[in-house]
Amino acid sequence: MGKNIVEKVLQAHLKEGEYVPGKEIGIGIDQTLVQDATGTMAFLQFEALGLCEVKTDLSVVYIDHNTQQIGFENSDDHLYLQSAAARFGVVYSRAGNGICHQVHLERFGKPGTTLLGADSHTTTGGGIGQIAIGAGGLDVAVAMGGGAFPLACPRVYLVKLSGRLPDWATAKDVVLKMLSTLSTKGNVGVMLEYGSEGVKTLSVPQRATITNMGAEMGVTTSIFPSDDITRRFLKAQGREKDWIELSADPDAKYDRVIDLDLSKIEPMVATPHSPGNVKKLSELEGMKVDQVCIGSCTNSSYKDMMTAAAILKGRTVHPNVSLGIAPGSRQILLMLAKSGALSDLLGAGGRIMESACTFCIGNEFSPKSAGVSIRTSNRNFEGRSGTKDAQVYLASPEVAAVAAMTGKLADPRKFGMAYPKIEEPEAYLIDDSMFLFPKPEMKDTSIFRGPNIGEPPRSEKMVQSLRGEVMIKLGNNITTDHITPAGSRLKYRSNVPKYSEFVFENVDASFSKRCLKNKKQGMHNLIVAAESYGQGSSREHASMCPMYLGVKAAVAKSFERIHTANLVNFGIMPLVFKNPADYDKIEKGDRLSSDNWRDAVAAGKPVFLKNERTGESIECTYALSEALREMILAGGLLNKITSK
Ligand code: MIC
Ligand code: SF4
Repeated sequence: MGKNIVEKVLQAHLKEGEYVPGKEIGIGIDQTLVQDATGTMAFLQFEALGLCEVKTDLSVVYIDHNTQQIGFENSDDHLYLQSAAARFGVVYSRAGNGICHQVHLERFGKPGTTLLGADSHTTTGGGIGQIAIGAGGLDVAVAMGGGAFPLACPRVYLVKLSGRLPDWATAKDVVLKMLSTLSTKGNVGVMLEYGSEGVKTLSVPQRATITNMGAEMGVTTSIFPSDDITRRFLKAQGREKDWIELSADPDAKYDRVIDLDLSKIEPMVATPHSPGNVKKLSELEGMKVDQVCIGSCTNSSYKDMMTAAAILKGRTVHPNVSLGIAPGSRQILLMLAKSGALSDLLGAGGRIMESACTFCIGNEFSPKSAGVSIRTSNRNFEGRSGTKDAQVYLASPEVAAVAAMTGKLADPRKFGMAYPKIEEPEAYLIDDSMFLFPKPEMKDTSIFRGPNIGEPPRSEKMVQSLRGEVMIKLGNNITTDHITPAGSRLKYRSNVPKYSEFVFENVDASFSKRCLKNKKQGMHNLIVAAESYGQGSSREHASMCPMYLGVKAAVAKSFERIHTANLVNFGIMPLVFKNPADYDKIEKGDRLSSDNWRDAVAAGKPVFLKNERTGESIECTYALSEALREMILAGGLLNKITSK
């Protein structure tokens, strides 16, 4: 029987288990990436595992998230990462070189290989034909040391593309359309494979915009074939030798087929506060706009930036709008400068930010109170922009640029200009001088540690009996930004006790203090949530900090993939209500106990939580393999590995 692309790449990398859908497998990892907000912990854990050199074909650390450097913390972290990269054999991408996903696509992504990244949008690599997966830093540390990455053998959906995008309709609109079909939840264990005739009409950067936002659907990853278009892109990046052809067999099987006619795509917008709240732009025409931000790992390509520049050229930003532009890589920024397009952006009144995550993670450019911001990034979670009551809408660079000029959400098709047709360059500007490549003589580099850098915390072994208190009761779609806010708090990523003070800061600011008090008294803390708990980023701090605060279990109607893995890695039990209606039988402050939960987990049996207030017993399940259960019993991955 024929194979699809996912099967081909995964089977070629199979290290553990049998390739049977739903079964746990371990895959070999060719490349890894971390960034500075997840990287310090990943490297500290790499050290704690006793590892001393990377075993992958390529591992890179990118300085792109914490480039604000207000205070000493970020600069110290960067130096820690630079020295650790030199010592362990990792490529260091210096601040200013660009956003990890954009730069990795340009300079390192290889079709047919596997990439594991400590960032959820690592999936961007699917645009060049990689199986590219986001994971917690600890999983990436293990992969850097040569360990297999565990995952459930996926269900594969084919997205059958036909037709060609009309003018002003973009790759961003394609993925927003996909989000309106698949939503942000219920897709755990799925991989998307794009195929059919329409694929040939999309460039690699357009494909990468689509695979980037697969992360918002909660799919494990998305992948495109590697074809002549991929080859041309690699050639233009001076890397034609990295090309291989990758396509599905004609009789390949899929778990589901989704038909998408590109010629029917029109400008779309994701409305507050979820990338899944998708509407047609035409439904929102005329809405007043206060701010526009163009950039991020979703929409930073040469075409994106050149198109925005063409729309802005010779015009001035609307008086009521502030326009921020963050070209995603130094390569793109240099090309904008050389072509004169940077002058067009500046001439129109665009405020150029660094080639980094900047506005996307709330590090700068927070909108005014209750301000409406149109952004080309991928997440519009409440408060992520740094302004709690801001209304963030996600759209294409085309829609964003027109909004900046008109001061409102306007249909670009009615803007009165011909669509600027930007072709893929024959040759990109290649300048790798902002990478520091490791050399054998660097193995003795001594590692720099600033005062903000602490030891990675560990959990204790799973206790026999649970004596828990429900410290917070949450609703649906709680994101990792709710659990561990980014923005101004990002600088504490290397200092877990400090960062833990801000857990659920914007939901219930007393959470952290109450947890610590209980922990001191020997009580166990519990989190209760509804559907899709842990959406969004790969940040393992959303598990590591609760672990530090004495959280032993999260009980929810459902969990998202990366967060489940991170909970297990840090010894927190992800329990699922057998009967979702039992969610209503628990209140904040309830005491839930289980006399034998360790034995139950060891035996793979359901856990019964007795609610002391009502006397009722609540049955909970979990979908954890034996290996993962062992990890929980040991108190997390670090304990499990180092005890061996
Ligand atoms: C994000 O977009 O939320 C981040 C910041 O890139 C995160 C990683 C992090 O929290 O450091 C992600 O997507 O995984
Ligand atoms: Fe950076 Fe935003 Fe992309 Fe995350 S989503 S990597 S913060 S640009």
